[in-house]
Amino acid sequence: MFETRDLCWLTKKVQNPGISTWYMTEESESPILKTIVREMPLLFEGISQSQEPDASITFSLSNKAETNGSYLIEKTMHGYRVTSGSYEGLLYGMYGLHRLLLAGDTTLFPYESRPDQNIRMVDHWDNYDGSIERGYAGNSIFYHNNSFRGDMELVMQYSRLLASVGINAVSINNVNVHKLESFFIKEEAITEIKKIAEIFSSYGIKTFLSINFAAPITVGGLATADPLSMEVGNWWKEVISNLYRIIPDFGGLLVKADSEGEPGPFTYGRNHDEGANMLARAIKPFGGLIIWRCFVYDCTQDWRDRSLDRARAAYDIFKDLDGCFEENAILQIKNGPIDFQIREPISPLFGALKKTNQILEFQITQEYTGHQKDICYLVPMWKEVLDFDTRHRDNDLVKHIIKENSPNKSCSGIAAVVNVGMDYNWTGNKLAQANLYGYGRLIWNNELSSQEISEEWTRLSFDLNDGDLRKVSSILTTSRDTYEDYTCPLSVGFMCKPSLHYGPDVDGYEYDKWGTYHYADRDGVGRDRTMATGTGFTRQYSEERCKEYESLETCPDELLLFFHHVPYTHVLHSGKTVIQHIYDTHFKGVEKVKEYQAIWDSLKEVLDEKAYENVKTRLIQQEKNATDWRDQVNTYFYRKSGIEDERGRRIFD
Ligand code: BDP
Repeated sequence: MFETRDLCWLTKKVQNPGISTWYMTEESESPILKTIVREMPLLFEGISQSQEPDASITFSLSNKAETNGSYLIEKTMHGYRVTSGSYEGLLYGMYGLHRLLLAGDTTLFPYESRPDQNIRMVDHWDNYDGSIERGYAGNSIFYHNNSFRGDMELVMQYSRLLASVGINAVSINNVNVHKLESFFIKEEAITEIKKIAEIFSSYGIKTFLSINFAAPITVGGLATADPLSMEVGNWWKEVISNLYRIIPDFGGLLVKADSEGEPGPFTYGRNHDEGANMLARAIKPFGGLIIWRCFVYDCTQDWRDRSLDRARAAYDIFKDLDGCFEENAILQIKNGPIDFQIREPISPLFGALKKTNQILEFQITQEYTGHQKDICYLVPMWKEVLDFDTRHRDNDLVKHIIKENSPNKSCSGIAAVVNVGMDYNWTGNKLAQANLYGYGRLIWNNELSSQEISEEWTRLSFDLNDGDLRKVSSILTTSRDTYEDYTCPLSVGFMCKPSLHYGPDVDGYEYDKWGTYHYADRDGVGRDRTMATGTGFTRQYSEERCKEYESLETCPDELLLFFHHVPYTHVLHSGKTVIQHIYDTHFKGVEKVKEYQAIWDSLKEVLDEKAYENVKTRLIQQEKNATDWRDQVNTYFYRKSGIEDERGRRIFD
């Protein structure tokens, strides 16, 4: 039976008999205006388009030459007026009005909204065979069985979700570009991609493709992919001009090079600016962008030589290239120096790169954070990153740096690996929708709080009274801490099952080649990354942050084991020993999950059955997962240290 998909936070229509007509001052063939025509009756019950300016809602283009999507909503005699300097802004204004009216707070008008970040992107790690690298909500919405799925209705539904939270860019294939996907730059595929891109574009979203750096060889049949070879440069120019001939408003290319087996400029003794700039120059005449990832490291180096440190890699490679990139090239930097762990310090490239366009990269898909089985609302983590002060200058917050340190402000922003798939509710776990929603809302307005966003999402997604709404929101807002509690203590990281990245395997990566070691032995635990005795990673931060992390006196508890190797009896700022902290948090994590179950059960009567059952089933899995983590981590450290839990709890419960 065909199952209609969840409309997520766009499920509810505004029910207001006073709002019956809408009017558009512009007459244009713009696809975005056509989108507004189609969307209005989906968002406002019983509304129809009018030819008269005295309609309940009017949209008008102002003559402010703004292209970033800002908009203004004012109350008028007849209802509301949405104005913007761009069509995109009118679209965002429409969704904004829908959201505000559903929230029922009319004191907010006039309401002016401008995005804090320019590029607001989601990245798909979807493969042509339909699988998704690190996908936890079913198969790809774009591909099936090495062909384009061709379900344009689905792409449209997805575009609505993205545009409604302000996303304006999407990359549609995996950054690991396998053989079949490397042919996406050929005409046959581009014609298919064009169909997808047209829909996205009618929602103000630019389409990007990930490419394989060795494509000149594998696709073009050349003998080399050397970025300084004239032949290679010309080959890319031709590929790109063909792309733009078919998709004139194509966004650009995303590149993962010299990382985890992907080819790159290093193969030819060239540097990353040489690789990125060659492509940037080829795409510049068409107004396109090259987004170049900084997730570059030799995945076996720490294994070969344990004095080396994977955390240092991005900075070591890119810091000296600051200022060397073309104006349409952008570096995409993961939030932490390693890889999307539940707790990491900030990437030291933020603040250190002062003359380079930059995009901060988050992960919405819950690779290391519970696979969308466990609840883990990630907005609190993202907020910490955005609000982090690098102390390179006064008040040098990451959320400002992204734009300020980018010479070309329009080439800066935030991207994230997205969490959607073919599951009827898009994200597997209904509550994981809050991460997609929250990501969009937060990167548009960096000042929103985690709680505001979670309450907003809950209000748009369920029909609950205030008390019940706060219950759902309380699960969300505490869930990141809970996941951290029962998994990795004090930012130690990577105690998960290798490759899978779900569930515990305390030594799973310890003797493996990937360079993510916790160094637990009978005396202590943690990676020494200090300058004094360790890998010297702390040196990559500003002077002030470096001092803070270098010293045990000042290093924040939650980052302790990322920077230091300490005895189990080391006393934290919290007053607890490391070992006791490990025991306590792991017991607490499981208790919190049981609390979530009780809260969720108490909502059975007021939630729709499907959503209720969806989360209930996952909470059962989460409890099992949390218990496994608790038992394995606690037993492991008990056996290593030989130190009893001071509260006398048995490690296995
Ligand atoms: C890691 C994932 C891997 C990705 C890689 C990346 O495990 O699947 O290919 O990141 O970001 O987190 O390129």
